[in-house]
Amino acid sequence: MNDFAHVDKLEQLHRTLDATEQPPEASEDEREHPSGGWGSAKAVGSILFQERAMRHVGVLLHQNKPKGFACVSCSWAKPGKPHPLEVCENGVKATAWELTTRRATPAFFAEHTVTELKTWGDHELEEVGRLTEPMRWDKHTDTYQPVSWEDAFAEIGAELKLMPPKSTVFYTSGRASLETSYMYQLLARMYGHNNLPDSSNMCHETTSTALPESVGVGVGTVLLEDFDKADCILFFGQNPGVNSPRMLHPLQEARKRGVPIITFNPLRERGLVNFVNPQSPAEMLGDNPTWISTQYHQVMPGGDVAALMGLCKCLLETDDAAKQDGTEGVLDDAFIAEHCHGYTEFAATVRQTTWDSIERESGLTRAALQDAAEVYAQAKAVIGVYGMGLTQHRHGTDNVQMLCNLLLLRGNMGKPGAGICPVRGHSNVQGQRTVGITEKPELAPLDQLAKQFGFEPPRDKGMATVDVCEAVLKGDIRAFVSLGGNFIRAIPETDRMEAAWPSIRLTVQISTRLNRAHLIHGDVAYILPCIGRTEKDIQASGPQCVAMEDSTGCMHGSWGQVAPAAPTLRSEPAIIAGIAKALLPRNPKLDWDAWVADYSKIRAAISESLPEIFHDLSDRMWQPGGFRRPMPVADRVWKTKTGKANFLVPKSLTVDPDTPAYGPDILRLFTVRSDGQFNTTIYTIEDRFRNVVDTRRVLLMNAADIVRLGFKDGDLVDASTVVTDGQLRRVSGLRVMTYDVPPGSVAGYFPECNPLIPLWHHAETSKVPAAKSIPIRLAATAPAHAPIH
Ligand SMILES: Nc1nc2c(c(=O)[nH]1)N[C@H]1C(S)=C(S)[C@@H](COP(=O)(O)OP(=O)(O)OC[C@H]3O[C@@H](n4cnc5c(=O)[nH]c(N)nc54)[C@H](O)[C@@H]3O)O[C@H]1N2
Ligand SMILES: Nc1nc2c(c(=O)[nH]1)N[C@H]1C(S)=C(S)[C@@H](COP(=O)(O)OP(=O)(O)OC[C@H]3O[C@@H](n4cnc5c(=O)[nH]c(N)nc54)[C@H](O)[C@@H]3O)O[C@H]1N2
Ligand SMILES: [Mo]
Repeated sequence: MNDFAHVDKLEQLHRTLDATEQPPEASEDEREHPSGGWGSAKAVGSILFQERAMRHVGVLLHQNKPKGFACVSCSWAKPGKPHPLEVCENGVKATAWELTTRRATPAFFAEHTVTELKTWGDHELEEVGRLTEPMRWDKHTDTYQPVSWEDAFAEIGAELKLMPPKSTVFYTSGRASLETSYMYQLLARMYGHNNLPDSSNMCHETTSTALPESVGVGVGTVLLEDFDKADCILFFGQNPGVNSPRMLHPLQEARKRGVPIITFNPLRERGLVNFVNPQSPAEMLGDNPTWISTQYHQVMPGGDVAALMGLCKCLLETDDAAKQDGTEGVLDDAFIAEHCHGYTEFAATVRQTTWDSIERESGLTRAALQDAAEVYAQAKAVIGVYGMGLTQHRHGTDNVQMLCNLLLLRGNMGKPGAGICPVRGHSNVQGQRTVGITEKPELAPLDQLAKQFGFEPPRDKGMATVDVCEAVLKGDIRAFVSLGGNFIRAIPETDRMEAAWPSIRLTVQISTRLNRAHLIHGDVAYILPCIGRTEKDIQASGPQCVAMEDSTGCMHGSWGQVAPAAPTLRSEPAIIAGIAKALLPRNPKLDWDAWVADYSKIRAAISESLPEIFHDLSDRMWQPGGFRRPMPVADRVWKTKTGKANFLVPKSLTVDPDTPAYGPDILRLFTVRSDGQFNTTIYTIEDRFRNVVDTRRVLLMNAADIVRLGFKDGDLVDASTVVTDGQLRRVSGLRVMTYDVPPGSVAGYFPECNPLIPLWHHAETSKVPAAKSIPIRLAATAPAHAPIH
């Protein structure tokens, strides 16, 4: 029974813990190398040098600023009053990557066959530089050869016309602007399909399926300013130091106000441990990093449903005890009574769940969970932040809904300083779903599109990422058009998918830099190079700007700043219009050329299609901090089937309903990103936060597991997936490295470990590949199979 007897002591600890005082368990390495700081400054300098982009350094002043450009890296909120440099180390890397002076010219392609390029690594391919001209694969020489834009469009249009539209796929990676995305979904629907998978199918699709059932919206409910009002922040499976570093500023401010930050993550991530603001001279010169997490719980990967169940159980037990004593409980009874549905059933499940099962599945002790619950119960406004650590699991939906349940217990929804905060990935991934990039017809404004453009949009469900992969394996896909991204490298089951891919007749990649998706191609294959968001986009009516939606549902404008990498490049809207004109019959209600000449006409069409969200888009997108999409949760209006916020009972506490139980020799692999990458783009091999230096082919393992399994640090091992579907999935030559992860778990890098993920191993409702709990077994690598690097 927990009566919060030592709450005072804890309270005192958290309120008085000066933000610069280190938590007791910090390792020597963590004390010496905070995130941010000089390491960050050095990394910024070296990427600009590596990409020979020093002459563009001034452009950084315009990043994430009014009248500047929206960063091409992550989608974190852009403040109304920006810092002098509203950028982070990884934002600079992404900008430098786009502004590189290196070029992948026709001469380069003439010198290297595709077969040869397939032997190159991800870093080497992208490092060739920006693509400059449209290219077509030539069967006889096995090289990409230049082709004119007009021929490329005509040939792509002619190919597509011969195919049943529903046998083709139009993929989008989350960087494309609102304007581009809107045109692209219209092109797909006018041609005749809803096969619009996007990167969010591998990412926050779990959010889009889980949150509407819980609270009635598919996106996060907090604004940046809520971080100033929160008095406790919970962090589940998101790594801000690497993946959304500008978020460290509000977190640092919160810590300075004494706000406790409680982290659940199997791996001690540097950015969640401590931070030196590289933009603060005082901090850079001093010796006082801000210690971010006040509690750090190294949950087993996949153990969050159990951990969250434990937190809820602590709250219920405390509340029961208080009410027995006639004192005030810790649940927000009034909120639950007025605003929630399903509490009784949920509470019964929580009470029935045993501490044994909670401790076993979460890998955390009851005492540790009580520590966290006590701090949570004291706070008046709490934000629950999460990322891929919750979404990329077989039970990802349960993970997200359990976090909602915990927040609902104390009314932490729809009030200032409180709510749920999924940290989205790509810079406009949220926005492109909002304007209709979705395989689910009910999420796109089809009736309105039909009226606006005088056509009959297809009404049947299209294919999302995993469906597309299954269809490719069956040989059912005729064409794959890709608006950005590196699909073949980002998806699971790499080996089988690469073998099946050439069954596709036509592949079209609209890209900025060379990647593996250009090399695993169809019989007829095109690379169409486009200008990036940092670059000036001049069209017939003059320079053009574009719009995006950030992680907090705010829309922003963005102006390109520098001359395009090559005069031969076209903008994404111009490329889509080129294909559309070659493919579709003329439509008096849609003048593609007029849209390309003046993007405000595309925005006007978006405003007309989705007036509630986007009315007056062209004007409002310049509002400082962006304009917010309507957010009913903020007014405690719940657009769910019950009309209330729903407590939802998870199906089980176990990680994987249908993979074999984790035995003594079976480890749980979770794949993560390094400081030196943006998804499949590998800027540098080094991961300076995790001290991984000369290879990404590593497995970060618990010291006791290494000994137990008969290995030693530095050994090379083969990892194979332990499932019973008869497929062999193996990655060879991974270097064992001792790391502070829970026994039984192991971390490896995405995308190197993707061949280990079975295609069917995805979240149950959202179909997001379960990249964070893959059952694997290790064996020593035979010397003949050791890789070169
Ligand atoms: N620099 C940089 N920025 C990026 C990206 C990039 O690659 N590089 N990618 C962008 C994209 S598309 C996305 S989606 C986001 C991704 O950003 P994140 O959501 O931060 O994604 P990951 O790094 O994959 O994993 C997040 C964290 O989850 C932890 N974790 C793993 N398994 C579990 C678990 O079972 N439970 C819990 N509680 N934690 C777990 C990992 O240790 C890791 O710290 O970042 C975006 N921003
Ligand atoms: N094992 C494992 N697998 C994962 C994940 C994981 O955590 N673990 N994460 C998943 C997630 S969250 C995501 S979002 C996906 C990422 O999947 P994708 O979004 O498909 O992949 P990216 O690596 O972001 O795509 C990089 C390429 O985009 C192109 N590009 C860059 N900028 C532009 C531009 O402005 N316009 C155009 N047209 N092209 C551009 C460049 O050619 C570059 O090579 O991967 C998923 N896969
Ligand atoms: Mo993502």
